[in-house]
Amino acid sequence: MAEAVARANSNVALVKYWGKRNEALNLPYTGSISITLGGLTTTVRATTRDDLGGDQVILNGRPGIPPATARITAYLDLLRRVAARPTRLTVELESNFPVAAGLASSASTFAALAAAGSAALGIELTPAQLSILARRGSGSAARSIFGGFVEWLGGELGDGSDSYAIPIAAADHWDVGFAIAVTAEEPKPVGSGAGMAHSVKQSPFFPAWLEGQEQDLDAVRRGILARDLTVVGEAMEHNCLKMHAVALAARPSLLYWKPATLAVIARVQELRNECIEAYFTIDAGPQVKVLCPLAERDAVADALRRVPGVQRVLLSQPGGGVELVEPT
Ligand code: 2P0
Repeated sequence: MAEAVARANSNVALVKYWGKRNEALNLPYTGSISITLGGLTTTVRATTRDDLGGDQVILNGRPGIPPATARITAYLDLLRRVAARPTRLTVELESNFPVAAGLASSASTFAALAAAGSAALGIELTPAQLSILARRGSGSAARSIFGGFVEWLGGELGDGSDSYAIPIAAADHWDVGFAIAVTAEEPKPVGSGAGMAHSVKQSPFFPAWLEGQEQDLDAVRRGILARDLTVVGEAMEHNCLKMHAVALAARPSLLYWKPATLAVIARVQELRNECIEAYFTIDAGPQVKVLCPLAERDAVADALRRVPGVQRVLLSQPGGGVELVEPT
Protein backbone atom coordinates (compact mmCIF):
# COMPACT_ATOMS: atom_id res chain seq x y z
CA MET A 1 0.00 0.00 0.00
CA ALA A 2 1.37 3.42 -0.95
CA GLU A 3 -0.33 6.67 -0.08
CA ALA A 4 0.07 10.25 -1.33
CA VAL A 5 -1.86 13.44 -0.59
CA ALA A 6 -1.86 16.48 -2.90
CA ARG A 7 -3.49 19.90 -2.75
CA ALA A 8 -4.24 22.08 -5.76
CA ASN A 9 -5.99 25.41 -6.26
CA SER A 10 -8.55 26.29 -8.88
CA ASN A 11 -7.75 28.96 -11.46
CA VAL A 12 -9.53 31.61 -13.48
CA ALA A 13 -8.61 32.27 -17.09
CA LEU A 14 -7.87 35.84 -18.19
CA VAL A 15 -7.48 34.59 -21.77
CA LYS A 16 -9.82 31.63 -22.22
CA TYR A 17 -9.47 28.04 -23.37
CA TRP A 18 -12.53 27.58 -25.60
CA GLY A 19 -12.38 24.84 -28.24
CA LYS A 20 -10.48 21.57 -28.51
CA ARG A 21 -8.51 20.47 -31.56
CA ASN A 22 -8.41 16.97 -30.02
CA GLU A 23 -11.18 16.03 -27.58
CA ALA A 24 -9.64 12.76 -26.38
CA LEU A 25 -6.39 14.45 -25.33
CA ASN A 26 -7.90 17.84 -24.30
CA LEU A 27 -5.72 19.66 -26.81
CA PRO A 28 -6.80 23.28 -27.26
CA TYR A 29 -6.82 25.29 -30.48
CA THR A 30 -4.95 28.11 -28.72
CA GLY A 31 -3.02 29.00 -25.59
CA SER A 32 -4.65 30.50 -22.49
CA ILE A 33 -3.52 32.48 -19.43
CA SER A 34 -4.84 32.18 -15.88
CA ILE A 35 -4.36 33.21 -12.27
CA THR A 36 -4.26 30.36 -9.76
CA LEU A 37 -6.88 31.04 -7.06
CA GLY A 38 -5.49 30.91 -3.53
CA GLY A 39 -7.90 29.33 -1.05
CA LEU A 40 -10.17 27.57 -3.58
CA THR A 41 -8.58 24.21 -3.00
CA THR A 42 -9.11 20.51 -3.68
CA THR A 43 -7.26 17.92 -1.60
CA VAL A 44 -6.84 14.38 -2.94
CA ARG A 45 -5.60 11.36 -1.00
CA ALA A 46 -4.65 8.42 -3.26
CA THR A 47 -3.91 4.98 -1.81
CA THR A 48 -2.88 1.93 -3.84
CA ARG A 49 -5.03 -1.11 -2.94
CA ASP A 50 -4.01 -4.55 -4.13
CA ASP A 51 -6.92 -5.99 -2.10
CA LEU A 52 -9.63 -4.24 -4.13
CA GLY A 53 -11.34 -5.56 -7.28
CA GLY A 54 -12.29 -2.02 -8.37
CA ASP A 55 -11.42 1.57 -7.57
CA GLN A 56 -13.01 3.31 -4.63
CA VAL A 57 -13.90 7.00 -4.98
CA ILE A 58 -14.89 9.10 -1.96
CA LEU A 59 -16.28 12.55 -2.77
CA ASN A 60 -16.36 15.05 0.11
CA GLY A 61 -16.55 12.22 2.66
CA ARG A 62 -19.21 10.10 0.90
CA PRO A 63 -18.75 7.06 -1.33
CA GLY A 64 -19.17 8.23 -4.91
CA ILE A 65 -21.17 6.14 -7.34
CA PRO A 66 -21.31 6.15 -11.16
CA PRO A 67 -22.00 8.23 -13.20
CA ALA A 68 -20.59 10.89 -10.81
CA THR A 69 -17.33 8.95 -10.52
CA ALA A 70 -16.98 7.82 -14.16
CA ARG A 71 -14.59 10.62 -15.11
CA ILE A 72 -12.41 9.91 -12.06
CA THR A 73 -12.19 6.14 -12.64
CA ALA A 74 -11.45 6.67 -16.35
CA TYR A 75 -8.60 8.91 -15.22
CA LEU A 76 -7.32 6.24 -12.82
CA ASP A 77 -7.24 3.85 -15.82
CA LEU A 78 -5.01 6.36 -17.59
CA LEU A 79 -2.68 6.61 -14.57
CA ARG A 80 -2.41 2.81 -14.48
CA ARG A 81 -1.50 2.74 -18.17
CA VAL A 82 1.22 5.35 -17.59
CA ALA A 83 2.54 3.47 -14.56
CA ALA A 84 2.19 0.09 -16.35
CA ARG A 85 0.69 -1.28 -13.12
CA PRO A 86 -2.73 -2.87 -12.62
CA THR A 87 -3.12 -1.64 -9.01
CA ARG A 88 -6.54 -0.42 -7.89
CA LEU A 89 -6.79 2.80 -5.89
CA THR A 90 -8.84 4.45 -3.22
CA VAL A 91 -9.09 8.17 -3.91
CA GLU A 92 -10.64 10.64 -1.49
CA LEU A 93 -11.42 14.06 -2.94
CA GLU A 94 -12.41 17.09 -0.94
CA SER A 95 -13.05 20.62 -2.27
CA ASN A 96 -13.55 23.60 0.04
CA PHE A 97 -15.73 25.52 -2.44
CA PRO A 98 -19.04 24.87 -4.27
CA VAL A 99 -18.18 22.21 -6.83
CA ALA A 100 -21.01 22.59 -9.32
CA ALA A 101 -21.10 26.38 -9.30
CA GLY A 102 -18.87 27.05 -12.29
CA LEU A 103 -15.76 27.74 -10.26
CA ALA A 104 -13.48 25.40 -12.20
CA SER A 105 -13.51 22.54 -9.70
CA SER A 106 -12.27 20.21 -12.46
CA ALA A 107 -9.04 22.26 -12.62
CA SER A 108 -8.15 21.79 -8.94
CA THR A 109 -9.55 18.23 -8.87
CA PHE A 110 -7.49 16.87 -11.76
CA ALA A 111 -4.35 18.81 -10.83
CA ALA A 112 -4.47 17.31 -7.32
CA LEU A 113 -5.48 13.86 -8.63
CA ALA A 114 -2.62 13.84 -11.17
CA ALA A 115 -0.10 14.71 -8.44
CA ALA A 116 -1.44 12.36 -5.73
CA GLY A 117 -2.16 9.48 -8.14
CA SER A 118 1.21 9.64 -9.89
CA ALA A 119 3.04 9.84 -6.54
CA ALA A 120 1.12 6.86 -5.11
CA LEU A 121 1.84 4.81 -8.24
CA GLY A 122 5.52 5.78 -8.27
CA ILE A 123 5.41 7.70 -11.57
CA GLU A 124 8.22 10.28 -11.66
CA LEU A 125 7.44 13.41 -13.67
CA THR A 126 8.87 16.84 -14.39
CA PRO A 127 6.47 19.77 -13.73
CA ALA A 128 5.75 20.01 -17.49
CA GLN A 129 4.97 16.28 -17.64
CA LEU A 130 2.70 16.60 -14.61
CA SER A 131 0.91 19.49 -16.36
CA ILE A 132 0.40 17.27 -19.42
CA LEU A 133 -0.95 14.46 -17.24
CA ALA A 134 -3.33 16.86 -15.44
CA ARG A 135 -4.49 18.18 -18.85
CA ARG A 136 -5.66 14.69 -19.79
CA GLY A 137 -8.15 14.86 -16.89
CA SER A 138 -9.34 18.39 -17.62
CA GLY A 139 -7.78 21.01 -19.87
CA SER A 140 -7.76 23.81 -17.31
CA ALA A 141 -6.08 21.48 -14.75
CA ALA A 142 -2.86 21.83 -16.78
CA ARG A 143 -2.66 25.43 -15.50
CA SER A 144 -3.38 24.61 -11.83
CA ILE A 145 -0.06 22.74 -11.55
CA PHE A 146 1.62 26.13 -11.19
CA GLY A 147 0.94 28.98 -8.80
CA GLY A 148 0.52 32.67 -9.58
CA PHE A 149 0.24 33.77 -13.21
CA VAL A 150 0.30 30.88 -15.66
CA GLU A 151 0.26 30.33 -19.41
CA TRP A 152 -0.89 27.06 -21.01
CA LEU A 153 0.95 26.71 -24.29
CA GLY A 154 -1.58 25.37 -26.78
CA GLY A 155 1.04 23.44 -28.73
CA GLU A 156 0.90 22.10 -32.26
CA LEU A 157 1.86 18.44 -32.05
CA GLY A 158 -0.77 15.76 -32.47
CA ASP A 159 0.35 13.82 -29.39
CA GLY A 160 0.08 16.85 -27.07
CA SER A 161 3.69 16.66 -25.89
CA ASP A 162 4.06 20.44 -26.41
CA SER A 163 0.73 21.36 -24.78
CA TYR A 164 1.48 22.14 -21.13
CA ALA A 165 1.52 25.09 -18.74
CA ILE A 166 4.45 27.27 -17.71
CA PRO A 167 4.66 29.92 -15.00
CA ILE A 168 4.68 33.58 -16.12
CA ALA A 169 5.16 35.06 -12.62
CA ALA A 170 4.90 33.84 -9.03
CA ALA A 171 1.87 34.51 -6.84
CA ASP A 172 3.61 37.36 -4.96
CA HIS A 173 4.55 39.16 -8.20
CA TRP A 174 1.48 41.42 -8.14
CA ASP A 175 -1.00 42.51 -5.43
CA VAL A 176 -4.26 41.83 -7.21
CA GLY A 177 -7.30 39.99 -5.95
CA PHE A 178 -10.61 38.51 -7.07
CA ALA A 179 -14.10 39.08 -5.72
CA ILE A 180 -16.31 36.35 -7.17
CA ALA A 181 -20.04 37.06 -7.36
CA VAL A 182 -22.05 33.83 -7.16
CA THR A 183 -25.37 34.43 -8.92
CA ALA A 184 -26.67 30.83 -9.08
CA GLU A 185 -25.66 27.68 -7.21
CA GLU A 186 -27.29 25.04 -9.40
CA PRO A 187 -25.21 23.02 -11.90
CA LYS A 188 -25.05 24.66 -15.32
CA PRO A 189 -27.24 23.14 -18.06
CA VAL A 190 -24.37 22.67 -20.55
CA GLY A 191 -20.92 21.72 -19.24
CA SER A 192 -17.85 23.43 -20.65
CA GLY A 193 -16.64 20.42 -22.67
CA ALA A 194 -20.01 20.15 -24.45
CA GLY A 195 -20.21 23.95 -24.80
CA MET A 196 -16.81 24.06 -26.47
CA ALA A 197 -17.61 21.23 -28.88
CA HIS A 198 -20.89 22.91 -29.82
CA SER A 199 -19.16 26.28 -30.34
CA VAL A 200 -16.46 24.75 -32.57
CA LYS A 201 -19.06 23.07 -34.81
CA GLN A 202 -22.02 25.44 -34.72
CA SER A 203 -20.76 28.99 -34.19
CA PRO A 204 -19.98 31.16 -37.23
CA PHE A 205 -17.80 33.28 -34.92
CA PHE A 206 -15.38 30.48 -34.00
CA PRO A 207 -12.81 31.35 -36.73
CA ALA A 208 -12.79 34.99 -35.56
CA TRP A 209 -12.23 33.80 -31.99
CA LEU A 210 -9.13 31.88 -33.07
CA GLU A 211 -7.81 34.86 -35.02
CA GLY A 212 -7.83 37.18 -31.99
CA GLN A 213 -6.25 34.88 -29.43
CA GLU A 214 -2.56 35.63 -30.07
CA GLN A 215 -3.15 39.36 -29.66
CA ASP A 216 -5.01 38.88 -26.36
CA LEU A 217 -2.33 36.49 -25.07
CA ASP A 218 0.38 39.04 -25.91
CA ALA A 219 -1.45 41.90 -24.19
CA VAL A 220 -2.17 39.93 -21.01
CA ARG A 221 1.34 38.45 -20.79
CA ARG A 222 2.84 41.94 -21.20
CA GLY A 223 0.38 43.49 -18.78
CA ILE A 224 1.11 40.89 -16.09
CA LEU A 225 4.86 41.38 -16.36
CA ALA A 226 4.45 45.20 -16.20
CA ARG A 227 1.79 44.91 -13.43
CA ASP A 228 -0.48 47.05 -15.60
CA LEU A 229 -4.08 46.41 -14.52
CA THR A 230 -5.57 48.55 -17.29
CA VAL A 231 -3.87 46.50 -20.01
CA VAL A 232 -4.71 43.16 -18.37
CA GLY A 233 -8.26 44.13 -17.41
CA GLU A 234 -9.24 45.50 -20.82
CA ALA A 235 -7.84 42.50 -22.68
CA MET A 236 -9.46 40.11 -20.17
CA GLU A 237 -12.95 41.64 -20.56
CA HIS A 238 -12.60 41.71 -24.34
CA ASN A 239 -11.55 38.04 -24.38
CA CYS A 240 -14.40 37.01 -22.07
CA LEU A 241 -17.07 38.83 -24.08
CA LYS A 242 -15.72 37.32 -27.31
CA MET A 243 -15.90 33.80 -25.82
CA HIS A 244 -19.53 34.38 -24.83
CA ALA A 245 -20.28 35.91 -28.25
CA VAL A 246 -19.01 32.71 -29.87
CA ALA A 247 -21.31 30.63 -27.64
CA LEU A 248 -24.28 32.99 -28.13
CA ALA A 249 -23.93 32.83 -31.92
CA ALA A 250 -23.98 29.01 -32.00
CA ARG A 251 -27.11 27.21 -33.24
CA PRO A 252 -28.85 26.49 -30.97
CA SER A 253 -27.54 29.35 -28.86
CA LEU A 254 -25.63 28.84 -25.63
CA LEU A 255 -26.37 31.47 -23.00
CA TYR A 256 -24.55 30.97 -19.69
CA TRP A 257 -25.65 34.21 -18.03
CA LYS A 258 -28.42 34.98 -15.53
CA PRO A 259 -29.98 38.45 -15.20
CA ALA A 260 -27.73 39.00 -12.15
CA THR A 261 -24.66 38.25 -14.29
CA LEU A 262 -25.44 41.31 -16.42
CA ALA A 263 -26.27 43.38 -13.33
CA VAL A 264 -22.80 42.61 -11.94
CA ILE A 265 -21.16 43.59 -15.26
CA ALA A 266 -22.99 46.93 -15.10
CA ARG A 267 -21.89 47.46 -11.48
CA VAL A 268 -18.25 46.77 -12.37
CA GLN A 269 -18.44 49.36 -15.15
CA GLU A 270 -19.87 51.86 -12.62
CA LEU A 271 -17.08 51.08 -10.15
CA ARG A 272 -14.57 52.19 -12.78
CA ASN A 273 -16.45 55.49 -13.10
CA GLU A 274 -16.09 55.73 -9.32
CA CYS A 275 -12.32 55.31 -9.77
CA ILE A 276 -12.10 51.74 -8.49
CA GLU A 277 -10.17 49.82 -11.11
CA ALA A 278 -12.11 46.56 -11.40
CA TYR A 279 -12.61 44.25 -14.41
CA PHE A 280 -14.88 41.24 -14.90
CA THR A 281 -14.53 37.84 -16.48
CA ILE A 282 -17.07 35.00 -16.79
CA ASP A 283 -16.51 31.31 -17.55
CA ALA A 284 -18.99 28.71 -18.78
CA GLY A 285 -21.50 29.64 -16.08
CA PRO A 286 -23.28 32.62 -14.51
CA GLN A 287 -20.71 33.65 -11.88
CA VAL A 288 -18.72 36.87 -12.34
CA LYS A 289 -15.08 36.99 -11.32
CA VAL A 290 -13.89 40.53 -10.68
CA LEU A 291 -10.18 41.35 -10.77
CA CYS A 292 -9.00 44.43 -8.86
CA PRO A 293 -6.09 45.74 -6.79
CA LEU A 294 -5.88 43.62 -3.63
CA ALA A 295 -6.28 46.77 -1.52
CA GLU A 296 -9.68 47.47 -3.18
CA ARG A 297 -11.01 43.91 -2.94
CA ASP A 298 -13.16 44.43 0.16
CA ALA A 299 -14.76 47.57 -1.30
CA VAL A 300 -15.46 45.71 -4.56
CA ALA A 301 -16.93 42.75 -2.66
CA ASP A 302 -19.23 45.09 -0.68
CA ALA A 303 -20.47 46.65 -3.90
CA LEU A 304 -21.12 43.24 -5.50
CA ARG A 305 -23.02 41.95 -2.43
CA ARG A 306 -25.51 44.80 -2.90
CA VAL A 307 -26.31 43.86 -6.51
CA PRO A 308 -29.78 42.22 -6.60
CA GLY A 309 -29.50 38.50 -7.42
CA VAL A 310 -25.98 38.07 -6.04
CA GLN A 311 -26.16 35.21 -3.52
CA ARG A 312 -22.70 35.54 -2.05
CA VAL A 313 -19.22 36.78 -2.82
CA LEU A 314 -16.07 34.68 -2.51
CA LEU A 315 -12.64 36.26 -2.11
CA SER A 316 -9.38 35.06 -3.61
CA GLN A 317 -5.93 36.19 -4.65
CA PRO A 318 -3.05 34.60 -6.54
CA GLY A 319 -2.18 31.32 -4.82
CA GLY A 320 0.34 28.51 -5.03
CA GLY A 321 0.72 25.57 -7.38
CA VAL A 322 0.01 21.92 -6.67
CA GLU A 323 1.86 20.44 -3.70
CA LEU A 324 2.29 17.05 -2.10
CA VAL A 325 1.58 17.14 1.63
CA GLU A 326 2.47 14.62 4.32
CA PRO A 327 -0.30 12.01 4.66
CA THR A 328 -1.88 12.10 8.14
C1 2P0 B 1 -10.91 28.35 -19.15
N1 2P0 B 1 -13.03 27.07 -19.24
O1 2P0 B 1 -9.96 28.73 -19.85
C2 2P0 B 1 -12.20 28.04 -19.88
C3 2P0 B 1 -13.07 29.26 -20.03
C4 2P0 B 1 -14.40 27.48 -19.16
C5 2P0 B 1 -14.48 28.77 -19.88
O2 2P0 B 1 -11.38 25.61 -19.00
O3 2P0 B 1 -13.38 19.54 -20.99
O4 2P0 B 1 -13.29 21.98 -17.31
O5 2P0 B 1 -12.25 19.34 -18.78
O6 2P0 B 1 -10.97 20.21 -20.75
O7 2P0 B 1 -11.08 22.64 -18.34
C6 2P0 B 1 -13.44 24.86 -18.30
O8 2P0 B 1 -13.24 23.72 -19.06
O9 2P0 B 1 -12.83 21.53 -19.74
C7 2P0 B 1 -12.56 25.88 -18.87
P1 2P0 B 1 -12.32 20.07 -20.08
P2 2P0 B 1 -12.52 22.42 -18.50
O10 2P0 B 1 -10.85 28.30 -17.91
